[in-house]
Amino acid sequence: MQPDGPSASYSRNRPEPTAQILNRHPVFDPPEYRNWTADPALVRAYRNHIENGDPGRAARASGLGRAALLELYRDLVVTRLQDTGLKRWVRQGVISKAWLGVGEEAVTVGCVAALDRERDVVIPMIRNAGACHMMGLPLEDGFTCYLATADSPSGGRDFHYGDIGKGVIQPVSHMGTTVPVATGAALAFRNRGEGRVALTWTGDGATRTAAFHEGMVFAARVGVPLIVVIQNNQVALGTRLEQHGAGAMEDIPAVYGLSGIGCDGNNVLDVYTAAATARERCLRGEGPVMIVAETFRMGGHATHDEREARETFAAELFEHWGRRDPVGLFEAYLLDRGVTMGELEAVEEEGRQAVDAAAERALASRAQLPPPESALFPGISEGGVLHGLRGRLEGAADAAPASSD
Ligand SMILES: Cc1ncc(C[n+]2csc(CCOP(=O)(O)OP(=O)(O)O)c2C)c(N)n1
Ligand SMILES: [Mg+2]
Repeated sequence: MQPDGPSASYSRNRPEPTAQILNRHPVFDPPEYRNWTADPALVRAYRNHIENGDPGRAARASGLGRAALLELYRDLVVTRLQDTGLKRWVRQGVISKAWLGVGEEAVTVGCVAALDRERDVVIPMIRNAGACHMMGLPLEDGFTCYLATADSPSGGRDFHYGDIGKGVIQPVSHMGTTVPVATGAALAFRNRGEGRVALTWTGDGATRTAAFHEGMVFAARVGVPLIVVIQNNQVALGTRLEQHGAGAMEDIPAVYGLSGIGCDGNNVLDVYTAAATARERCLRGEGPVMIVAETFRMGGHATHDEREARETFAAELFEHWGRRDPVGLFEAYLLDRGVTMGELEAVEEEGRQAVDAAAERALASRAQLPPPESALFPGISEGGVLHGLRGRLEGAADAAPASSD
């Protein structure tokens, strides 16, 4: 649907001199975002959902001042631009692929904004990279982790990243495992009476794993201060939601005897109020809270299967969710609330410079590749045999019969 008229249109593709600000990236954005304009009906629904929904949550949202709202906007923009930077690297051949969270940024940003970032801990999935910079990790960690440089968060060992000192527990790639690990952290907080919470995200697909189930059973039984956010982007790799299980996502909390909180995962304020409510319940000792956030994966599982993703869903579904771009709708909401275009432009420009500078620093650090020995973990595999290429070739030469070619 097109906007009513020029005054209601919040097109981000404005003419010079502002075209470089609040702009879209024709080469990197999903097609639905390229000429994005806010649909006035959706903007009204967005605001209505916040202001006329649950009164407690409406009060939380209205308690956010201009500075807090602009900070949310900055975090959304930086998270989007970090993904844009990674996609640019893929196109340029710097890296071979990247896992992006385009279209799902609000699920991450709204949750982290509701935490006490000095005390709480998070375990992000690959699609929650925005949590890392929000928790205070340097932006370049999101780039060096892909380059496996010596100065990357795990010294080149893993592209998953975190920093326990900043409250980010590094995940591993096994789906569902963040739930039992976050449960353990929450159990420690409870046992020590520390008044802190652990929060983790899990995909719709990951809810089907044993690790998720075992973690939830224990967390609910023991009653730990844990927030589990089911980030329902409607798909697991190339398998659609309705193909990978029966029953509705919103019914999952009841399986564990928990009352869940639903939210519009493309509405950052709705996610924020859901997470703030969940945190308060946890701190009151009411046990774990599950949040079910509805959103959509606008790209592929990673950049390698974007074409297959377009075949996985009808074009209309991409269009439906494309109109609900979480960054664009929040911009429209802010403009509606009296924030000026100039303020948004300034925030985006600052975010863009920060992300570009981080990517540049990360590229420069490729000069520092880690020595192979650093793949061995002190106290665990230290001193072990490195099965590098040379060793494999030598072993193969010993074992293989002589060949004439
Ligand atoms: C235990 C396990 N099984 C399979 C995989 C392979 N795998 C990686 S991501 C993924 C799909 C994840 O889907 P979902 O949980 O919905 O998260 P999303 O990628 O949609 O964010 C699969 C099957 C894995 N990493 N771990
Ligand atoms: Mg999914």
